[in-house]
Parts: sequence; C-alpha cells; structure tokens
Amino acid sequence: MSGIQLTRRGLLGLGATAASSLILAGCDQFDFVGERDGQVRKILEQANVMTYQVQRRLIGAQTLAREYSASEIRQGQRPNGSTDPTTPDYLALKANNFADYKLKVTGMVEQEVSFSLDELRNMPARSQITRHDCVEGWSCIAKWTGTPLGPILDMARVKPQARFAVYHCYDNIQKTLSGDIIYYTSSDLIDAYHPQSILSYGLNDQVLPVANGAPIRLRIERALGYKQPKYLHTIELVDDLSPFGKGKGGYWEDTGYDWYGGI
Ligand SMILES: Nc1nc2c(c(=O)[nH]1)N[C@H]1C(S)=C(S)[C@@H](COP(=O)(O)O)O[C@H]1N2
Ligand SMILES: [Mo]
Repeated sequence: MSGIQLTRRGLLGLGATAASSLILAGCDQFDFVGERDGQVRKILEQANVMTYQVQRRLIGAQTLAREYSASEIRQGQRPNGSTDPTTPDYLALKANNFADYKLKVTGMVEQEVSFSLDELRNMPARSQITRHDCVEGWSCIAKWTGTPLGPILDMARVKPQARFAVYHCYDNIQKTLSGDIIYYTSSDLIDAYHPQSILSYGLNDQVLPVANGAPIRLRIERALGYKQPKYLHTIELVDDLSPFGKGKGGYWEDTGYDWYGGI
C-alpha cells in the first residue's frame, strides 16, 4: 500500500464509488481496473473483501431474495453477454437438442456425479419470479424453474475443506490472440446451498432458450447478473480460486468486478 493509508471507512467509501462507476461502465470492459498492478486495483480488491464481509454480516445466510407475482413480469428476459455460443462442444450438444448434455459435479467431493437433462427435469423442481439486475443498469423480472442445487451437491457429498463452487460454462465470451476465454464464475457454499439457488431449465414457463443459457443456467438470486452463469456444464468444489482464469473467481471478476456481487 506504498504511501497510501486508508481507513476502513475510506475503503467502504471507495467501494461505493467503484459500484457506481460499474453501473456506468456496464458489462463492458472496465479498462483501468484491467491493469493488474495498478494501485487503484489493489485498493479495489481490498474493498471487495471488505464488501463481502460487511454484506455477509448484514444479510442472513438463508434470507430469501424478493419474489414477485406473475403480473409483474413486464417483458421477456433480455439476453445479455454471450447469447449464441460457438465453441465446438456447445454446437455439438445444441445440434442434438442437448440430448447428450451432462451436468457434472467435480473437485472436492466424495463422489463425482453427473446428470442428464432428463434426470434434472425429473427431480423436485422450484419456480420463482425474481428480478435480475445487471450492472449495466437494467433489470428484468422473470419466472425461473429448475432443480435446487443443494440436494445435487449433497448427492456428491461435498468435502468439509471445500469453500467455493466454481461454475464452468460452455461459451467463449471473448476471443483473444492467445485463444478463447471461457466464461466462469463462482460462489461461496452459502449461496450454493441457498434455497433459491436453482439449476434452471425453464424461463417464463417455456424451455430455457439458447439466448438465456440453455440447457442449464444457475440462478443465484441475491447476486448481480454476472453471477448467474448460463451454459453451465461443471460445478467444481474447491478451497482456492487462484488457479482459475486470472485468479479472481470469474470472468468479470477477473476484470475487477466485485467477487461477491451481492444486491
Ligand atoms: N455463461 C455466461 N453466463 C453469463 C454471461 C455470459 O456472457 N456467459 N453474462 C452474465 C451477465 S453480465 C448477465 S447480465 C446475465 C444475462 O443473462 P440473460 O442473457 O439471461 O439476461 O448472464 C450472466 N451470465
Ligand atoms: Mo450483466
């Protein structure tokens, strides 16, 4: 922290400034934060840890996100980010209407498990009408239907040392000279086991469309849009996020977005 001294209050204040600039920057690259060694970035990262701790203290582990009534659904869920992935694996699955899709649970579990779409659709389901908030500044109220994630993790028997779930997706969100960057994000286990965390295959009483993450898209209802992974194929239980991407727990998180991303 060479030369810059910040009080706890100062850091929280900066967190608020960062959040409002994120709203302006939307889902686009947040350039100056992308400089990995910048002083601003270091301060932001410490503010992220602080935001997480403060938010976790303010909101109970099981507190539900607000649910709405059907009359409050005003428009379809606006597709954003990747809307039509072009990775070979995804194209092959899509060509066969996802008949060969498997959702896998791997990493720090006693028993790796995988489920086909039919298996997921035949498990107990939950529907919820919630509001999706994108940092770009728009929101959509939509009805999501899917199977709760908690019981799926229980089938894999998560090891006690696991601290995070990493959500691996099929889409190449960004193409670079050194290859495609694949979307991923992560959560703690409180959010993974939260009763509204569902592996959704239904949107507004229809089959989840490709534009919104078919065949499976996780909802983590107390978090911002970028924590709602579409085109999900693997949930990996880990005790450390640093081996993935640039080490910050997600594609957008790697560019400087808050890891917890709470609303
Ligand atoms: N795999 C994947 N998941 C993703 C994204 C993405 O580009 N790829 N974009 C995120 C962002 S920023 C938002 S706002 C929502 C958009 O979801 P929607 O297209 O269903 O509205 O998905 C999130 N999850
Ligand atoms: Mo977003």
